[in-house]
Amino acid sequence: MKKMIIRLSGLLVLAVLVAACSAPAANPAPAAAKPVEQAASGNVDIQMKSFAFNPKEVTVKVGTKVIWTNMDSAGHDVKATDGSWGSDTLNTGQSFSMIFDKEGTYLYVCTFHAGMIGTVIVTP
Ligand SMILES: [Cu+2]
Repeated sequence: MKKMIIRLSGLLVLAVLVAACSAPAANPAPAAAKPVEQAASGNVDIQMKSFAFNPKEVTVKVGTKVIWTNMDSAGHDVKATDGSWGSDTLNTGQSFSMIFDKEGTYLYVCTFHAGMIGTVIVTP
C-alpha cells in the first residue's frame, strides 16, 4: 500500500511538471526598455532573410498586424512554438500576416531551419 502511494505521488509530481512546462508563453514580458519596431501605419514587417527573422524581436501594441515576408530563395514558415498559430510554407516573395489582439509574448520558429526563431511582444 505504501509503495502504491509513493508511486502515485511520483506521478502527481510528474504531471505537475509536465503542466508547468507546457503552459503557453502568454505572460506579459516585464517592462524592459526595448526598441519598438512599430511603424506609423500600424503594421509591422518582418523579413525572413539569410535564414533569420529580421528583426528577430518586435514589440507591438494590441491589434497590430505583423507581416512576415520570405526574402530567401529557400522556403520558410512561421509557427508558434505552442502550435496555436502559424503559416503554411512561404516561398520566395510570399507573405503571411497575423493580427495580435491579445497582449503577451509570442515565440515562433521556422520549422525547416533550427535556430530560425523570433518573438513578438504584444503590449496593451
Ligand atoms: Cu526557415
